[in-house]
Amino acid sequence: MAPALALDVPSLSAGIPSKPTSLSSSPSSPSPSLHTSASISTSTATTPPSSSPAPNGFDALIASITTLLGPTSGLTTAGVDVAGLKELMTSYASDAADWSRFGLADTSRGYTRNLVDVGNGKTNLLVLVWSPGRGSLVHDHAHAHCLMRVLRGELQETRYRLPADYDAAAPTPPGVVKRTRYHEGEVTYMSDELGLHKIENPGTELAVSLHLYTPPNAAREGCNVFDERTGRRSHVEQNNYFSVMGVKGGRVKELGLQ
Ligand code: CSS
Ligand code: FE2
Repeated sequence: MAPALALDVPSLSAGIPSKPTSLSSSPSSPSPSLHTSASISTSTATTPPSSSPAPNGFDALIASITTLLGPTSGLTTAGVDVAGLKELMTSYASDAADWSRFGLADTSRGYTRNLVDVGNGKTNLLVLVWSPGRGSLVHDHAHAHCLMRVLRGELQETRYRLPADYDAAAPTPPGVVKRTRYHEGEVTYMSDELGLHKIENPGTELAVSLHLYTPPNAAREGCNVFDERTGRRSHVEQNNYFSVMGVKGGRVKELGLQ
């Protein structure tokens, strides 16, 4: 059983951790440890805003995702209109003013996971803020659909084949299938049927992406990470968020995900 993550535990260090507790990969060189989180906006967003901001295009996107899924779609992996979701995520006219309050950064980690919405328990919508030169471990997606829209910067995806013998004592390392750079505005889809991947920020500035997972299987049950060199699989919790609805240290229990 993998240990649950506390909100402020830094990313696991380096090389290949024997027992990952986070999807975040380790820095190749030590990065400065920030004791306070920095938002990519000027606000530190440690307290909720005194009044709700006016509805904007981002709010409209969130509402239209919920509407598209309707009352039942997204409860299971089957029957989800992935093309429709991709179209919604692509057509969002991104304005950083809409989403920056969710984009809390912490460069002591590979990336931060900031919860935006749970779509009546059928989605997990996250803003991820990627530290320069850092990224995730190789991972699967808990039999869920994953859509990623780049909001700022560029992200590199490395896709891998899931080795058939991943549960063997000495499994085959996951083989690289392809590498793709995604630029601002682009949307990509991933699922376990397509294999495994890792995401990295190849740039020198923070990168930001919007991730939609449906059903929210990883948030409920965690997912698997794979050691790139040995192929060894470990289970990690994914119900850990750096911030919830723009509030650092916010809790998710109330949202019905746990
Ligand atoms: N699945 C990763 C991000 S890459 S799709 C996560 O949610 O942390
Ligand atoms: Fe992923």
